[in-house]
Amino acid sequence: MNGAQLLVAALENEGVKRIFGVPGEENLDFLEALRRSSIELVLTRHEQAAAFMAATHGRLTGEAGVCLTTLGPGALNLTTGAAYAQLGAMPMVMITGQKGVLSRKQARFQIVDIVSTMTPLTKMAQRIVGTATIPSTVREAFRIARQERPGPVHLELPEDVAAAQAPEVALIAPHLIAMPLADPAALDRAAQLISGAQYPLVMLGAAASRPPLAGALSDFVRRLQIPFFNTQMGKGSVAGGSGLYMGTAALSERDYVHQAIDRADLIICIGHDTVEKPPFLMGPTGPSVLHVGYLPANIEEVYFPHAELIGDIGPSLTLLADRLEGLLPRAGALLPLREHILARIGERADERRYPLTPQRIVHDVRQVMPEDGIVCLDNGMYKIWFARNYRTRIANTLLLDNALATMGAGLPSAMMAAMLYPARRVLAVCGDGGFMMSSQELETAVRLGLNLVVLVLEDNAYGMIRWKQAVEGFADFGMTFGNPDFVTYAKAYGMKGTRVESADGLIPALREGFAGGGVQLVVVPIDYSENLRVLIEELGSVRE
Ligand SMILES: Cc1ncc(C[n+]2csc(CCOP(=O)(O)OP(=O)(O)O)c2C)c(N)n1
Ligand SMILES: [Mg+2]
Repeated sequence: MNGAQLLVAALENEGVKRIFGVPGEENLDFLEALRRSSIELVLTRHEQAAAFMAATHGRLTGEAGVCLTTLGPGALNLTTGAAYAQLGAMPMVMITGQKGVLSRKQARFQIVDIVSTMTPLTKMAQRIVGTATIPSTVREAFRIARQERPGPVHLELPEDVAAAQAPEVALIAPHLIAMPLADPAALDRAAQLISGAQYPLVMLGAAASRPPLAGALSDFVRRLQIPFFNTQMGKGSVAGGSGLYMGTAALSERDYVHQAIDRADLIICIGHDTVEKPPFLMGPTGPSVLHVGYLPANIEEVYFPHAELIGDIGPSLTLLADRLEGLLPRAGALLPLREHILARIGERADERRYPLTPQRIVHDVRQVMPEDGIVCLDNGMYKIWFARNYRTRIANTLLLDNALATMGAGLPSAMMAAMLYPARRVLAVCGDGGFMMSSQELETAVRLGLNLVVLVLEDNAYGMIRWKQAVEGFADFGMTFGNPDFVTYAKAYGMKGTRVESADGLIPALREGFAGGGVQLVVVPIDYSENLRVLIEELGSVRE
């Protein structure tokens, strides 16, 4: 057995089923070991997409996704994916090759210090310097990637270590680790705070979307009957139509949902992660904030909770509900605002304008997606509209990145979702800018035989930045571009492409796309004049 074979055996020991990536010559021993293993190699057309897919595997399953690249240029292409997983708290293990460490037959050719490059982008970045430590290093890497707060880990395997004879070293079996629960005294204090609130409100943040949490969170909300809103990445974490949903905070202030936030005297922030664009801004006055988290809150200018309940979130919330159920006469005090807030958000959703308004697109997508269908967003202006307007009833059915907020991740994340859940409808929603940053992966999606519809929103511009430019009073400059004919482009990949030609054309195009199976592209022109009208003119005056 050589080092590469031992590494692959250690990955199998961690339950790894697939590795995403683009190997290079320094990975050839590893590749050969992979060929003889139970692990599938999923080749992508760019390393960045491999990292986005591996990270999304971690996000959706809680188990680290794994990606593989060569040294130097290939490894550097992982950096955005590493940051995506680091900011988004997604467990991922990245394996990169390197020239031999004991001799330098190619001098410095292609050598970049990747461990140093990855250090600020990961929870751990380490070179494997000998075969004997491979089992313990791999076990440690997966433990760290998975453990709260989850994130990426980088392991570098030099080619001479990969080829070196490995001693008989036993692998280390993974085992479940239960997290500690919140302390009883902290639970009592939290219960007291909530009992005393006149206008309590629950906020569900990014960590509320961790895969195993949905049941306990939904029970907590159902038992206490306190209305809730969510951050963009906390969307969908309460199951079912509870009647308590007050909206999603896609802006930091002045959106309709802030009418409830501004009235609240206590906000119970469950799983808030300050990597997200702030859902509301704390200041010298305003509501008390109780932070419920796996880990203590990060203190920021705009987030400094007054009390904290730290421990495994699900069971700790159950203990909290045990103390409070049926004892909160003021639980629903903010509920009367709900109807108005949701009605304002839902306005103009069936308008028949062409090009389509963002509201209409969100509305039509919701019509076509079943409750368990998964919508994966890239980053652009439409993300705000989907976050505000798209209603979710099942956890992780609207995947968006409000942490690194990188363009280019929408399609790969949808591909990962389609691989993990072949029986569910999966839709990637991308702007014409972001789509073209990873559109080469259409070939990967077609080759893998995925069922997936890709919706491209066409405004011939980096619309989000163009909007900000307008809002801040700058001249309209430099943000427009031309596009390929997306229907022909789809055909070139052997896929079907459809252009939406009328306001009522989106729903049938999406339905046909899903019915037809395989990978399909639908392109729809979008009218962003609503950005200014709603997000600035209307919401700018919402408080007056
Ligand atoms: C990799 C990357 N580059 C640049 C940005 C800055 N940025 C955010 S949104 C955006 C424009 C997105 O354009 P498009 O994908 O067409 O979506 P639109 O806003 O037009 O709907 C840009 C350039 C980013 N977030 N990520
Ligand atoms: Mg665009």
